[in-house]
Amino acid sequence: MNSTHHEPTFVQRYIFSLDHKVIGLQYMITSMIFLLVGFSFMLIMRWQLAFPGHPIPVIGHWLPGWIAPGGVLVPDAYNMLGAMHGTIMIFLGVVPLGVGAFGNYVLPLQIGAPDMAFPRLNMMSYWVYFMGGIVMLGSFLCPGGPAQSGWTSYAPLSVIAGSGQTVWIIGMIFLITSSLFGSINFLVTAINMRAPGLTWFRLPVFVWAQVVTAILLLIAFPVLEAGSILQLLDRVAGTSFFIPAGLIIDGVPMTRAGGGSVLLWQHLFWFLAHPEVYVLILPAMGIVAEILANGTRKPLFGYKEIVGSMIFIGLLSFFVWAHHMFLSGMKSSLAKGFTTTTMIISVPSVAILTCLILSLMGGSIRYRSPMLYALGFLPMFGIGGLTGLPLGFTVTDIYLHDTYYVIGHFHYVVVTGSLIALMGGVVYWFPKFYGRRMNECWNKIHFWLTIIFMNGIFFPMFIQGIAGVQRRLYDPTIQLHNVIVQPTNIFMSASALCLMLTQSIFVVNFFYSMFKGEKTEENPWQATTLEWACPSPPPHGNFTSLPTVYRGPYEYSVPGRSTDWWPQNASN
Ligand code: HEM
Ligand SMILES: [Cu+2]
Repeated sequence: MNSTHHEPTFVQRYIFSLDHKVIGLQYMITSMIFLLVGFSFMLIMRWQLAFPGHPIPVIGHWLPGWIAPGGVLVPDAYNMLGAMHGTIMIFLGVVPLGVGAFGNYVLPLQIGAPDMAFPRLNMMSYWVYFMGGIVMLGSFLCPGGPAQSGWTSYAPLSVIAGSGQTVWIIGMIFLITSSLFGSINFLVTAINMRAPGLTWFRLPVFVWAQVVTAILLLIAFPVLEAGSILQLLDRVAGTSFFIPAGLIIDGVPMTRAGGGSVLLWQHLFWFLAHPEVYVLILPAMGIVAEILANGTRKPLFGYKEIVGSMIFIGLLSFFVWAHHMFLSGMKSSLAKGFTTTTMIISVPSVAILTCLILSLMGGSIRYRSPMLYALGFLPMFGIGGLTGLPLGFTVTDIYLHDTYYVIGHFHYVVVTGSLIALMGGVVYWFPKFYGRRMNECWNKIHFWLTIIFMNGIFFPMFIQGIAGVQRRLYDPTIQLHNVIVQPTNIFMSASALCLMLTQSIFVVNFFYSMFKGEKTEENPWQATTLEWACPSPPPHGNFTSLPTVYRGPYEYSVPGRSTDWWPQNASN
């Protein structure tokens, strides 16, 4: 396969590599760093929420005066950290890890391809993403600091906010462009480069999840890119796409035409941002499906139902966006329609979760660490999904909108759901990445501590939300009804600090095992899919000889066979 291969220089091999595996690992390391950055911002906010107005210990006095004079966080800086936390965690952390890292590394291997269809475009997608991250962090150098209009950048606040908001928009344009490059590459690769015999319904669920995700990104992101450019024009060119007439800021009437619509921005933003939440969860579901099939030693329950549900979610995710806008002043007749579609979209999500849970039935489960993360995902995503239902109904959303109930709901989906699954994916494919495995004992300690502390942070959020605690509140104690639940803020912040400390176990185990971990053979988990049919780590071009596929992806425990796994490319 790699007769034309030549020795790349160091820069070609590790910096500007065209190899999907190297690009995948670049995405992995970079997105992990951004996750830690986004989490650190949150830890500062959590201190303020637990001990409003108290100097931040240890780092308080190191922070610049416009963020924390005397070590005490100021309200504007709280808004900035909140906006950047959300933006970084989603667009620089979880999505690049789930799609950029795992999609890039695993998809070509699972379809038996030597690389992505467009290696140069692939390299560009990483470096445009990287630039987007630098621009986003660079906004901290702007006079007045970074963006402070939430990750949703709602107008008119986002149009009148400081210059950091302009840099936020430019950063978003970089990140959106990078995702579009990636989506085109994933789709063309999955459609055109499958190994002989690898028909669509022999594809692993992971590949299906990446394909649906790429389609979502390709359709939804251009809308936000267009919206971002319009918002940029409102900020720098005096247009009024999102500025209504007669706006008065600090007692001074705005001198521009007006006639624009603030709701228009919300529609454009959520037309992307709701499919985006499926971009956050679908890759995680794909990873969990791979680990469960391997760990239960039996075919997945309802393979076709899972794939069908993913496609149905992909389709319907374009018809639910306005459930984020029930209180925006939008027409109530419109709200009825979106309530209906939102209830319908919960069906395929529950179907996928049910199939994954039923896959455990009758399995001879191997309790190795990847399996723990996959098992942890199931109830956590369950809580995340089910707590979304009251938010989809206008009657209950009127009460819960913009409270900590909402924060609890989506963090159960994206943190205890997606992040736990993504960590499981790192542990599961680590032997393929480096030919070594991460330390099993430390993985298990990390898993249990992580899931306990995550619940310590996010479960009390439901209690706070039902008690009426608003989100984006710098000092919750200024509202009397919040005082009664203030002790939960101390408990949640302590859990958040413990969660951060626990991640050091994962980070040390990851980098230590990269060089010193126990060496593994090509297929240490005795798995059936094609990525395990090439050396670990795979050479440039991946397969010494092009694989041919003879059966479905999860032929485990087939009666009459000597081993309980039957690889897709085994000719007999
Ligand atoms: C792992 C630890 C995390 C903790 C402790 C945490 C905590 C929080 C808290 C307390 C807020 C609400 C702040 C407020 O409204 O004042 C928040 C907001 C948010 N978080 Fe997280 N979060 C974590 C991870 C994540 C991840 C992984 C994602 C995304 C993938 C995420 C996305 C968001 C978003 C989008 C917001 C809303 C930001 C805004 O108001 O504009 N968080 N987070
Ligand atoms: Cu939504």
